[in-house]
Amino acid sequence: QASRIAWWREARFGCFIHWGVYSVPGGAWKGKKVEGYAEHLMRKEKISRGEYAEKLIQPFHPAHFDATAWVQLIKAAGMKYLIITAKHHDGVAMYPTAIGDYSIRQSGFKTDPMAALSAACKKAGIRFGFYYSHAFDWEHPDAPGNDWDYDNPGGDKLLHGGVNWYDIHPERLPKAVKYVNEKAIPQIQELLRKYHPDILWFDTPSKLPLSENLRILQAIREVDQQVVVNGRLARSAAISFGDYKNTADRPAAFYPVTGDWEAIPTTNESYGYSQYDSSHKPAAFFIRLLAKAAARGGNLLMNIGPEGDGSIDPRDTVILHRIGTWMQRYGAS
Ligand code: JFZ
Repeated sequence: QASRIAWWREARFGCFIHWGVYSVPGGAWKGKKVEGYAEHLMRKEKISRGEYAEKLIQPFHPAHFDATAWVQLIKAAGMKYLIITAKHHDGVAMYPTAIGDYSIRQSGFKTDPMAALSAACKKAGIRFGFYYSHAFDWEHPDAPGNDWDYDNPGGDKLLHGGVNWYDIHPERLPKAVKYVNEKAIPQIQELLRKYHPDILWFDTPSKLPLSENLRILQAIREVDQQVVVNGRLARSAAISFGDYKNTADRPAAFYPVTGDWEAIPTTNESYGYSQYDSSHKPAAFFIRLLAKAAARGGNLLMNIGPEGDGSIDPRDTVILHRIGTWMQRYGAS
């Protein structure tokens, strides 16, 4: 464990990227603004699996996607690792998966963006990995939280999809286990075998019982003993079973914690691209946050939301450029 996390401890600063077919509407649906995280569009608008595929997956064609340009931009900002959404809660694999049909393969887009980014990172000396939504999967009929009643990312409802649903409704557990066996574990192992990521980043562990989360961890370690795994894969009240912890309060804030930890602020208030959210914080905010995190032994994983056509949101580019300028003057390397 000590050896696999060594690079991550040195890294200090990484780029989180939320990019999916939801980035195309960018927080709008049928001409109306949708509140909240732009990447939660499918749940918020209760879009069916079929309509989501027809309106968003099939037309997906990010003509401006340029893996080398993305990686150069983040490298110039002084970032040492990149974590991108291979599959977010909408269930869409952003790579041509062999497991199921819910992937960008449906779009006919010729490039595998995950392969392109992995190669560009390797070339640039940037560590690379995936966000994978192991619990939520809104396209899969058996995944937890698909009753559309989940309306809080913290998930505090005593409903199917809420906290401890598996204790309140144990008869529903076999369904979730089926989803984990059919989709989550096979896709995670596929990502490991196909792209050899340096890091895997998981989220919303309370949507599955600890036993399922640990089964996923075991499936990861069967294939790869070196990949770093974040603490949101599996946790109980006090223990994180991953290699490090993520701060759990508001996305842009954090408090000091002991051990290996990482904060995940996003440039505005949405992780996925939102055409409406211009609440971007200035570069100075992130520079201070980075210094503060480093002084307290933590990493900063700053999130950006590229647009659906593959271009980087200019509001993010400005922040990255300004951080890069500061890094050149005052950064360690
Ligand atoms: C989750 C996702 O639902 C969201 O779309 C994004 O991917 C983000 C990084 O993670 O949202 C959360 C999860 C946990 C907290 C806040 C937002 N939290 O603990 O404060």
